[in-house]
Amino acid sequence: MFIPLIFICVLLNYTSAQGVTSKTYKVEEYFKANWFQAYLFCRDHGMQLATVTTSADQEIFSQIQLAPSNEYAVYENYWVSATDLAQDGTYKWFSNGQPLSHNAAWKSGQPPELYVSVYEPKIDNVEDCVQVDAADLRWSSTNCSTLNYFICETV
Ligand SMILES: [Ca+2]
Repeated sequence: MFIPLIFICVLLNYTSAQGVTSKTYKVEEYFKANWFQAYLFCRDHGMQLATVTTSADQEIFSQIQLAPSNEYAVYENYWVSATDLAQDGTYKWFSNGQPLSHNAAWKSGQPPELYVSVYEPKIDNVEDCVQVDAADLRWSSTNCSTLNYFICETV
């Protein structure tokens, strides 16, 4: 009775410690997928679509190398799990439900919902999923059906 209990406690501690320190990002560049396909691909492979919620995440994410994809040095965009599909203008990380931090590295003028006039609120139900530009690792929103490479994370 006691031995299985001890074993379970040790296993839980091990899992907990791993959860804090072992997050890694895995860049998927074998094929392009829409945002939903990318999300499911990560889940099917025991990962989740990338989130960048803590300063530790940001530090690791900033070290990702996303090379130009061909001889013309065209940089691609990569899906991460941020989206405002649930509530327009409120971007959250779909993989863990956390809101994007205020220091998220949006490109200039992005996302469109944040650049509103009080007289004419901006509604954008088209560009609802967040991609990262390989050239500068900055965020922009685009149509979720766009075909992009994507980034999974281990958890
Ligand atoms: Ca939107």
